[in-house]
Amino acid sequence: MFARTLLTALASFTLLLPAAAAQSPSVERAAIVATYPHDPDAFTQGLFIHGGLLYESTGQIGRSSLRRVELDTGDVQQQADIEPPYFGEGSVRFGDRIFMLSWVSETGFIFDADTFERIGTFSYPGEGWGLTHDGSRLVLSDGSARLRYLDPDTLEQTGTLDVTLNGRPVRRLNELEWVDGEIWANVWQSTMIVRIDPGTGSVTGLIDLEDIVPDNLEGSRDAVANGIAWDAATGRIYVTGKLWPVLHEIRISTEVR
Ligand SMILES: [Ca+2]
Repeated sequence: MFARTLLTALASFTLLLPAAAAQSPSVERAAIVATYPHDPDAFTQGLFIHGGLLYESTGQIGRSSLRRVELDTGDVQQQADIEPPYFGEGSVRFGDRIFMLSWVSETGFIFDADTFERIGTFSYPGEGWGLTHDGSRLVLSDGSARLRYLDPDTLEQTGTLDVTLNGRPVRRLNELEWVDGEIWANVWQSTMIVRIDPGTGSVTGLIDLEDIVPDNLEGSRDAVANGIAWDAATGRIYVTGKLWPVLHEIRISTEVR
């Protein structure tokens, strides 16, 4: 639906402004390299890799949690539950701490990355959706087209990044991942990942996950693609979705547009 809107915007831009077409971002497809089990009850809101292990944060009130997961088996090795009324959202590890957002409670949680002990909270205005970091700052999405930068020590906002595709704002930016110098973001209610240049906020490429959405979940309003994890040590990229029974390692394949 929204994917179509994005594509339509892209296509019409290309038709109307052929001179700029060469600079329009390409749309690529994701091909599956490997498939692993994923808890089909996990309403995935955050995903990242550290030390070869997968970390995931999940949403829904009363079912929200932070988990450390064995990639091959999908087994949850460690879990910290988030109590009502919080609705868990994105998460990221920075140093020896894990930060996790909640949706509308304007509250974030800080965990000891090893013990999963909750060692603090922080507050931020508005909604919390996705979280990643660029090596020195946390990057937060809130469902708008504007990403926020937070200082990982003070949790104060230190800047913003407006994300655009062909000059137009890209709203509904959701789960985030720093991938080799780019910020990747799921776009809520679409199968698209946008690749964002952190220097300009421009979308420089799109990856369509349509081919790898589990068959029985296609068209689901809840079970959307959400979750990108880049293993900097291996260069591997993993994606999953809310309530998906699988997690895929992917590679970016042929350009389709
Ligand atoms: Ca991520």
